[in-house]
Amino acid sequence: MKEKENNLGMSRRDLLGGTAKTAVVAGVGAVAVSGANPAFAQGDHQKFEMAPGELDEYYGFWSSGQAGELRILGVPSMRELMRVPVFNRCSATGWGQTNESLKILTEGLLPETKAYLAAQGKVTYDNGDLHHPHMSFTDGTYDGRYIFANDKANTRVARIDCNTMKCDKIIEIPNAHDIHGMRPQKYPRTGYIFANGEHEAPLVNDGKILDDPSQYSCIFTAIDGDEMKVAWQVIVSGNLDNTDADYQGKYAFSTSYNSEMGTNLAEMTESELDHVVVFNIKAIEKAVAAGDYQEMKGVPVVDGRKEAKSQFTRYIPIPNSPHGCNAAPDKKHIVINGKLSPTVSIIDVTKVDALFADDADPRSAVVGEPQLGLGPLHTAFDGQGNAFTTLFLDSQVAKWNIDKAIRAYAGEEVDPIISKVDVHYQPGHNSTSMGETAEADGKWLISMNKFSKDRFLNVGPLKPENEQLIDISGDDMKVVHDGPTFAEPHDSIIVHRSKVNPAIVWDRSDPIFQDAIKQAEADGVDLEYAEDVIRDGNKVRVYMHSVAPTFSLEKFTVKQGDEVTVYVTNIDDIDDLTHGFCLSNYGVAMEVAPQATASVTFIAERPGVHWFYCQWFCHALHMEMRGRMFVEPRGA
Ligand code: RUQ
Ligand code: CUA
Repeated sequence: MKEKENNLGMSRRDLLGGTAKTAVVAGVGAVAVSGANPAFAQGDHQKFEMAPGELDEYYGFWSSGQAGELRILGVPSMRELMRVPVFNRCSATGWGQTNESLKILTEGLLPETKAYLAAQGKVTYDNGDLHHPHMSFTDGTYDGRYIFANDKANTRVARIDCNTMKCDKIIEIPNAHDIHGMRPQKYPRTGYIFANGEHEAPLVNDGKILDDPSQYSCIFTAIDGDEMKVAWQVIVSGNLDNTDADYQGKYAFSTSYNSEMGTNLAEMTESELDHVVVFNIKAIEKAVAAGDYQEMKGVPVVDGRKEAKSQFTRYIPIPNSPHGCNAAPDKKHIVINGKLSPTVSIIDVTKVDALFADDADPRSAVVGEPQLGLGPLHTAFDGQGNAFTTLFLDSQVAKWNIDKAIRAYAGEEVDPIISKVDVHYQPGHNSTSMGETAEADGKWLISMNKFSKDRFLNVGPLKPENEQLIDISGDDMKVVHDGPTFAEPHDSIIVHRSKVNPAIVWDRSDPIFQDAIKQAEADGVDLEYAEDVIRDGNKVRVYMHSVAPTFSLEKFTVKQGDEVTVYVTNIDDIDDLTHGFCLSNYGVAMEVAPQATASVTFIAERPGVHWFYCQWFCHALHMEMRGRMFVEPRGA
């Protein structure tokens, strides 16, 4: 097949020249990269195209990286089904503007963060960096209750309620800096959310210590996922990168690059070995229960640094700068991805107890270390003993067999690599259908690629990224679909649809409305029949309900300078009948889904006639669904 040329007359192979160079520098043979996709033949592979009206077999929960939201896709069609605002501000839904969302966005912030934000004239952050969405587990598999996600940018962890597919809690993690790796406890249930503070800083970061990295440290956090409160923290040596939990409920594992604790690239990559930190959950819980900890910002903190030689942690030496950390569905192995090393390291969790003996060899739990290619970042699994590792520099995914890798490490002459497939280009995370659970089913693999280069129409200097759907049901991997995607489809999980059963309309008892219900009761208003304007000094509460295609109030009057809160309750209770409330030239807009109440507060500083209208298409007479706010000028 001829290589496609771009408009510079360069082939894709030339563009990827850097890859080969890096390979040579690293002293490892580069695998030839062919630009062309092998033609797809359905053959023994499975169906991936969905006819109009057909439903997908899987929900995909996607992060959006620096866009700050969660996205829901159908797999295998790769159709985007929904966007769930979390750490971002959303124009369509009013997330970040409604009182309901502001409560969630502000209630978990630390006092010093609130003070910092107040100095900026803000009550919450407008940005976030949502890296890792993961569902809650019961007994080693997804239970459909919640999705948890981290914010690397502003050190937060959020929870999305899978019943409504809305974020219902966000907490800021004290003492830590920049939450990166985050995973739920798999067994017996979630339970804990384990969260890695990536960047090291002085433990009390109040400015007394500045340029003295010897006094910096990183913090590992266990959050109670039911309460969304920090349960305990551990001080560690080195940076923390990614994390995962075992299937025994005993240990969590975090990769750590920069064991040198350097502050620039040269220092950070100096030594040949970094480490994986093993957290002994029972030992930490015991110390916390016994009061054997220091309290910092209201949280129990134990010292798990290398030099503390405690029972809380162990440090397993791993080749330079490991990145991804992935528990296999065999419930026995954890795969550590080498990044700067062409290897992955396999840890046998049944050998971890022995690491806590005094004279233990810290590498004795490593049972395999296959060399896969350049830049292994993340690994996913098929449930049949095979693993799929992204190779960032090779722009490939390698399929390999865990058992063979272990046998090769023990000296047997066997090649663990089964096949490789080209992806386009530079894959980071990957995920397989149900692959991070004990129910991994080996059907689909998503490769989330950081670059798309010439694969799509040019849209200017900022290019989309590229995610590719790979059929892994046969021996060879087949790329069956690729699609551009906006910043940044960092990570994803693929959940069988039998695990998820969202509501059709809101339940009026949902905690999110309870403040509005309480306020309405105090004002003697029944939200579902509301058409009331309550004045309380210079505060005005406007209550209305909506039934397609009308608001119960076609006009209301306030005075210039009043603090106005508008409550809209959508009493339509059928499938897909969302209304909105948009107040023109007031910068106010929100979504009100069936049976929901939403509210928004603003200062009526602009006198005159201002139309409010429904901005979610709801009816043939949607355009007519509008009313007027009269603002009487000051002194009138
Ligand atoms: S880490 S590309 Cu933020 Cu998910 Cu590996
Ligand atoms: Cu109601 Cu559009």
